[in-house]
Amino acid sequence: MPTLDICFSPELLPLYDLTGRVAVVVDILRATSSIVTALAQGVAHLVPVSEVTECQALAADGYLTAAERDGRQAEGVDLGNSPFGYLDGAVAVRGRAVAITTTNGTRALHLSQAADVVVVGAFLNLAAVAEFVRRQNKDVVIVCAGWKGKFCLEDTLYGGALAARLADAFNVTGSDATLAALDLWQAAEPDVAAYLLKSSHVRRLNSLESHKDMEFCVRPDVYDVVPVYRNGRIV
Ligand code: 3SL
Repeated sequence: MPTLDICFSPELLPLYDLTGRVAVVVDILRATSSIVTALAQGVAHLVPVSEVTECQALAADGYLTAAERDGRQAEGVDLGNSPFGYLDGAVAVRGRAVAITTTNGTRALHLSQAADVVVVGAFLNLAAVAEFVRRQNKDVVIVCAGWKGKFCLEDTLYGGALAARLADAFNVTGSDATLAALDLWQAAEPDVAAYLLKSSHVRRLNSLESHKDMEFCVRPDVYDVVPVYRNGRIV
C-alpha cells in the first residue's frame, strides 16, 4: 500500500525524499485556491515566479500578472491573490496565461519540483485531487506552504481532509504528521470556516477585509480541475 505523508512547511522539505512520489502542494489561503479557480475559469496556464519584478516583466510576453506580498496586491500588476480576481469579471482571464508570485505558495511549488508529479491542491478541488492521486498509485507527500516557513492550520487541515479521503487506499498511519493532521481535521469538521477563525492567517486576511476569501477557499469539491506543475508551467 502506498504511503501518504505530510510536510508541514517548505523549510522541512530537505527531510523528505520526493523522488518517485506525488507532491500535493497546498496553500489554502490563498495561492493554490486561486490557481485552481484560475484554471477552472479558463486560464490557459500559470507560470509561478519568485519575484514581483519577474512577474511584471512577463507582461511584455502577453501574460496577465498576479502578485501578492504580505496579503496585498503588489504594485503594477493586474491581479492580486484573491480567487475572486478570476471570478468577478474585472479582468478578462479566459484563455490568458498568468504569471503569478505569492509569499509562500509559489515558493512551495518551486521547492517541490523533485517529485515525480506536482499537483496543486485546495479544498475547492479536494475530490478531484483525491481521485487523481489514487490513480497514480505512488507514495504521496502533501507539501504545506505554511506562512514564511512556519506551520499553519489551514494547510494542515487540508492535509487531514485529503488523508481522510484516501485512508482506504493509502497508509495514513505511518507518520505522526499525518496522524496529527487527521486529528486536527476531525476537530475542525464540519464547520471548517468557524474553526479557522482562530488561525493567524484568517486574522491577517480579516484585517485586510478578505473574509469572503476564506469562506470561499474552504468550500470542498467546487471544481474538478487538477492543476499539474510541470516544466515551469501549471496546466
Ligand atoms: O503566501 C501565499 O502564497 C499567499 O497565499 C498569502 S495570501 O493569502 O495572499 O496572504
